[in-house]
Amino acid sequence: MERTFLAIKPDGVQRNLVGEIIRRFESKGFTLVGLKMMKVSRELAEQHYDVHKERPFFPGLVEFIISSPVVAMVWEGEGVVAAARKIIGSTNPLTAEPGTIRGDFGINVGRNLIHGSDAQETAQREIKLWFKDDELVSWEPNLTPWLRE
Ligand code: DAT
Ligand code: MG
Repeated sequence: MERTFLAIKPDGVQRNLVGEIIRRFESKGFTLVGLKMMKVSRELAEQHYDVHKERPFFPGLVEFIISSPVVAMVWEGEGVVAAARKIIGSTNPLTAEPGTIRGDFGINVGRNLIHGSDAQETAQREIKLWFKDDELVSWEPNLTPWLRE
């Protein structure tokens, strides 16, 4: 089953949006298979954002991610990678659609509340980077027949 990596960034945690953000993925019908609150090391932040290391915003982005705790998660479900990106909204919260997390709660690209993997290969890489195998829980929700034909 498809999985994606999501992380509620320091602004989402500090603004008490952890419950609200998790609720959106739960209500949609996706399955939570990994969850931990953590202070991110500089090394992990740099590895996570490695594709952006030449960008001018990279140093500030790393400082932001390590500045305060984040909530790291793995969610499972059919099409979850692309669907989670839709639920999150586009990168700049100011222009993100209302109804998305970034569109509803943010105004600044450097404070866009949540990370979500952008493709299935990225998701696999990020899940491996952030979680040990034994931190992920495979389970079958009793709700499944009420969510899928
Ligand atoms: P996304 O998080 O939507 O996948 P991204 O991968 O292009 O966006 O960029 C990673 C993060 O870097 C993004 O969530 C916020 C930050 N960022 C991106 N573009 C930025 C910019 N022009 N100025 C400041 N921060 C930026
Ligand atoms: Mg990205």
